[in-house]
Amino acid sequence: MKILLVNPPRSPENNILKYAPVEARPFIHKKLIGPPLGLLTIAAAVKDHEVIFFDCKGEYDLHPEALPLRFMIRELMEKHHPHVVGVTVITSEFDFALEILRAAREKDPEVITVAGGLHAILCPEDFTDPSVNLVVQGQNPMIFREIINRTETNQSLKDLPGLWINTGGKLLRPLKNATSWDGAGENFLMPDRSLLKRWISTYHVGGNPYPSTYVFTSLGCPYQCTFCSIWSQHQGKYYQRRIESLIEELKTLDDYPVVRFADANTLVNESFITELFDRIEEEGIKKDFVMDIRADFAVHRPNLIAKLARAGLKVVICGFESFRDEELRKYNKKSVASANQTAVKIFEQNGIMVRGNYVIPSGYGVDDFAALAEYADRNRVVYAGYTILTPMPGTVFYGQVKDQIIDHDYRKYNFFNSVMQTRLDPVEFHERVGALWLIKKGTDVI
Ligand code: B12
Ligand code: SF4
Repeated sequence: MKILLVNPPRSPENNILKYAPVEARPFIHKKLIGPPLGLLTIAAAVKDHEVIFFDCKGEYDLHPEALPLRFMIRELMEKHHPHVVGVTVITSEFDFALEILRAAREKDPEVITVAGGLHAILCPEDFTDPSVNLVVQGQNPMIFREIINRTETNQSLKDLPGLWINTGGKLLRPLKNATSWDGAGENFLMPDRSLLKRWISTYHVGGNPYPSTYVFTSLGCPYQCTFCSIWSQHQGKYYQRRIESLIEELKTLDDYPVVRFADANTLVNESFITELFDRIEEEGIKKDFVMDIRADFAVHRPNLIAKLARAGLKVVICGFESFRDEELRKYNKKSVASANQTAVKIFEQNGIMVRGNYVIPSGYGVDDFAALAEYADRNRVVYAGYTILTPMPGTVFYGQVKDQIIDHDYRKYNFFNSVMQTRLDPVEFHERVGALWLIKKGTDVI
């Protein structure tokens, strides 16, 4: 079977950037780069078939003037004539995923279209558009493999666990839920980055001249912050990679001097990470590592942070979320604001650059902005991000505030737009969030 796997483009909606003061704009995130690891895992599951892989994000970075999405997909359909087209979907890219599948079906009404990924797992009921044939609600890439194999041999798909079937806009629920899948441990599939060669020159972080790639050492998260999609996606489970499998993967990454761990939280299990970095040193693997570390973890393990710094940890991304303990409690963050300050000191003592991220609730007024600005100024980090607390569908927070949501345009669900009523005038709100991006130590951007 011929399978076309497409990574949708990014949503351009960014009201923080749009309304930010001009001098803050250079520091505001415009795009994140990186390999779509989920789609690469799907490709690995069907590697005995003919797979055509297409990264629209990379393509538009490579050629900003490339054809509009619909025509880009038509061209791919004409060139490859796939039997199946698959897309990976996060909330803000939902509309583009549909556009891809519509264009594919317009070109070939017989093609089978499949949606998967985070949004398909958390909100499968959203996929009523007739252009979507199948929706995979589950982590297990073998469901996709089974779709391909059964389609090839004309067998029914009805009893496939986790598979929603769309018949002319009516969604049939799966007869069985997908079984849990240890995609990090025994069921791990090695992503084949050679599928991304065309776009490698676009995978750069900030001003770094070398390409970077993502590697995950775990899936899921043992914490349950109310606004976060990640633990819901994995039903609260946390799966850890095998050390030797990680070493094997790292050894294939000669093209990528910068390795960004894609984990929700890289440091959860101290003995695992100690052993991993012992092996990295033993193998002489030299990389600049970037990872997400919780402040409270760093506070309790300063020696481990020092060890990681010696082994190449250069940048830490730390979800500060708030400067107020009562907000952190509300988010179920299970940490306190003072831990952020202590952690920053530990990272900086070890020569690690910190990117701290605050989330701004839509209800912030002038006094709240002033208090946050004053705090962030006193506790500057090299890079700082200030995004908007967003009720991502499928999260606890979404359930808490769904009646207050005023904007249901999914393209805006990327943390850069308020989708809830703001206390301030919406333009002033986004402008004030934008102005916060100036409060940091460095002049660089990541
Ligand atoms: C790597 C990553 C990226 C990469 C690659 C994503 C891509 N598709 O291009 C990049 C850097 C481009 C990216 C960008 C963004 N991301 Co991102 N990203 C991640 C990250 C860190 C890891 C995802 C991952 O690789 N997981 C491992 C793989 C194996 O899992 P998976 O993708 O879920 O895939 C499995 C299944 O879902 C399924 N599957 C996936 N695709 C498909 C397709 C088919 C056909 C099938 C059948 C199955 C299937 O099978 C896979 C194997 O089990 C997560 C956070 C996290 N730790 O999970 C955030 C995350 C997914 N990102 C998120 C967001 C919001 C964004 C941005 C919008 C952020 C922003 N503000 O700009 C941007 C979008 C573009 C932009 N503005 O630049 C959110 C999504 C929330 C939501 N509800 O939508 C997350 C959860 C982070 C968070 N803090 O909440 N991201
Ligand atoms: S915000 Fe971070 S710590 Fe909290 S649940 Fe999500 S990934 Fe885990």
